[in-house]
Amino acid sequence: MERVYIGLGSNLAEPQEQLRAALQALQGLPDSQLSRCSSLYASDPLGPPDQPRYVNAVAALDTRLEPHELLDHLQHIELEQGRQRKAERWGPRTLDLDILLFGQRLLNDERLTVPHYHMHARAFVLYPLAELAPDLQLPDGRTLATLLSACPFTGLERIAEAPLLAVTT
Ligand code: A4P
Ligand code: MG
Repeated sequence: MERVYIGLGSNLAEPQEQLRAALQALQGLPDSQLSRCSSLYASDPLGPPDQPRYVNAVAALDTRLEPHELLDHLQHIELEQGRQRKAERWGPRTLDLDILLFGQRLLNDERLTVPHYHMHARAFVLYPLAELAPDLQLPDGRTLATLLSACPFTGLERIAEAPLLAVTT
């Protein structure tokens, strides 16, 4: 099993419910075990400012899937939850699932860049991630603590406890 961290984000159609539904879908992934989810955070939109605030969280998943197989599943879940891909960059969405880290792998092809290309500067990624893995080190050797020290807790608000994950057998 490899440990994967997935960033969840939504700012349309009941974002908290979108995240809960996404977690349920993640629990159903084959060859995988959803381990934990962070608290939920409200965050100011990065990108066009004329869109609602986001709800963000990070989940830890242990998986035997290969990265592209996991991406296929995540994009399927996004579509199931009404995601429409529009031309506008960083526009509003019902659900966004990003692979932040996949073990210590470095990936860079036309479909996948891992670690996620902008995670190191996003408060709405780093603070929830720190709840799950405060001692984390990125493949390039940088520690999460170092990244956090350069990333102020601004535009961010913790709004709910970690969603309870149903026990699976
Ligand atoms: N892709 C490449 N690497 C990855 C990866 N590590 N994980 C490719 C997932 N996908 C990855 O993604 C576009 C393509 O990225 C995919 O087809 C996949 O092959 P997308 O989900 O269709 O489009 P996007 O999400 O709009 O693009 P992008 O550039 O990935 O945006 P981000 O970085 O996901 O940012 N503000 C707040 N407060 N909170 C947010 O969560 N999210 C975004 C989207 C903007 N502003 C936000 C938030
Ligand atoms: Mg995305």
